[in-house]
Amino acid sequence: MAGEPQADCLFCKIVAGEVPATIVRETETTVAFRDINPQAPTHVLVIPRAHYPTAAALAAGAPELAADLLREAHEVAVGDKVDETGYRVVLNTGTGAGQTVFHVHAHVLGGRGLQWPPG
Ligand code: IU
Repeated sequence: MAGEPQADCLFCKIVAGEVPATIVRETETTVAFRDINPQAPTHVLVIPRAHYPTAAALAAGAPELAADLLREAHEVAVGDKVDETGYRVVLNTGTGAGQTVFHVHAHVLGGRGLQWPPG
């Protein structure tokens, strides 16, 4: 069923507390934790507790959760004090765009100058 935990999903295991992560914020519907391979001084992943593989699946299946993700991305930026200097929210969608973990996650990147277009 849509949103149910998946046994083979690393991020579902982080939500369940079965895999350690440096958690920075939690809400009833989301968890935010520091990326293990940070690409900027602030690099936090915001995920829904519920399992949706991609941003497209989340938007289609639980649009209110997609809104939670964006709201939490901003709260992470505020918490890391990068909201005023600027930050980027990235949702890699599909392998061609660099998505490697198929539990939707918003990257929150900040704390350094960010180039456009991204690579
Ligand atoms: P992507 O958009 O699917 O490529 O992002 C996956 C991210 O998950 C990537 O930045 C990894 O460094 C990060 N990550 C993590 O934080 N902890 C893990 O155990 C694994 C990946 I595997």
